[in-house]
Amino acid sequence: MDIQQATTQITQATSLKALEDLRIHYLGQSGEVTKQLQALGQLPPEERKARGAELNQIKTQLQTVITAQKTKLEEAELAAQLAEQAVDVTLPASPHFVGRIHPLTAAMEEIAAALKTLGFVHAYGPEVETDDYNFTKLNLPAHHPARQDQDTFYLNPFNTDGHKYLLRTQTSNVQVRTLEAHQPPFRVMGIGRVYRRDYDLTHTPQFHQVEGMMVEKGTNFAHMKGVLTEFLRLFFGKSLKTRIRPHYFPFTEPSAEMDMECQACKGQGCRVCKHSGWVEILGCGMVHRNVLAVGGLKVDEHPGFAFGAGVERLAMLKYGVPDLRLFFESHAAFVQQYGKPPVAAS
Ligand code: 2NL
Repeated sequence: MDIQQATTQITQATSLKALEDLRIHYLGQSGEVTKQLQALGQLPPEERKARGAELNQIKTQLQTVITAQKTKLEEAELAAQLAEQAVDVTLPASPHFVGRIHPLTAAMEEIAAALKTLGFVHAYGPEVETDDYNFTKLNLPAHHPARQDQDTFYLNPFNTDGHKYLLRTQTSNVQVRTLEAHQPPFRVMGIGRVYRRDYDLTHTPQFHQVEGMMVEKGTNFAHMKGVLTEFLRLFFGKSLKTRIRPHYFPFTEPSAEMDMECQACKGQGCRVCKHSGWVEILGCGMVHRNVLAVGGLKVDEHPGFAFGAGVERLAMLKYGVPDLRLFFESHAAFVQQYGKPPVAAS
C-alpha cells in the first residue's frame, strides 16, 4: 500500500462523501490497512512487532489527514452556505401599509358628529322590520305604491305571527320607535343600512341613510331650514349656499328637498350637478300629523321636522368619490385613496 498515494487521494477529496469512501477504503472494517493489521498474526513473530508499529503509524497518519481534510471540507461547505443565505441588511425594508377608515364609515362618523353638535342623539331600530314600522306608521297606507314587492325585500311569507317582515327600506323606523317610546322634546338621528330591490349604475340593493327628527313645542319650517343649513355647514366644513324646493313625502307635510351649491364647480355648472350649479342633498318636511299621532302627539302642541339623506351621496360629494359602486367593491386601493387616516392610538 502506497501511503504517499493514499495521502494525496485524501487531500484531493472534494466532497465529504468522497472522503468517507476513502476512509472506508483504507481504514474501514475490511479496508486495506485493517486487513494488513489482521494479517499480522500470519507473520513470523520477529517481524510482527516492527510491522505492527509501522501499520499503526500509517493508520494514525491517515486518520490525521482524513480528520484535517474533513474539517477543511466542512468549513468550505459552511462558508458556501453562509454566502448563499447571506442577508443584505442594506436593502430597503418591505413597505407596510397602514389601514384607513372606509369613506362610508368616515362619512357616518362625521355626519353623527355634526348632528351631535346640533343636539341630536343616536337612536336605533332593526334592519329586519315589520311593514307596520316601515310603512303603515309612516302614513303609507296598505296599498301605497312604495310598498310594492318590486321595490322591497319581503321576508318569510309563511310566518304565523300576523306580521309581514321585510328589510327596512329607510331608517324612518328609528324615529317611529322614538315617537312611541319617548315624550318630546327630543332630537334623534338614525344612521344605518337600508335595502331596496334596485341594482344599476346609481343604485345598490343595500345602502345607507341618515335620518333625523326634532319634535319640540314651537318648531317650525324656518327652524328646519336653519338646522339643516347648519348641519351641511358643519359636515362640509364651510358655509354653503342652500335652497329649498317643495316636494312630496307621505310622512311629512309640507315636504321639501334641499339643494346645495355644487362643490365641484362652485355653482358654475358641471357634470356633477348636471350643469345646474345645484346638487340635491336631502329631503325634509314637517312631521305629518298622522305620524305624530303614532306617538299620541298633536301637531298643534308638539310639531316637529324630519329629514333624510343618503350617506353614499353625502360621502361622494364630500370626498369626490366618482362612482357609487366603489363603496361596495372592497378594493383596498379605494380605501387607501378616499379613506381617512386612522386616529393614532394613544
Ligand atoms: C330622503 C328623504 C326623508 C323623513 C325622511 C321622517 C321620519 C318620520 C316622520 C317623518 Cl318617523 N319623516 N323621515 C322625512 C322627510 C324626508 O327622507 O330623501 N331620504 C334619502
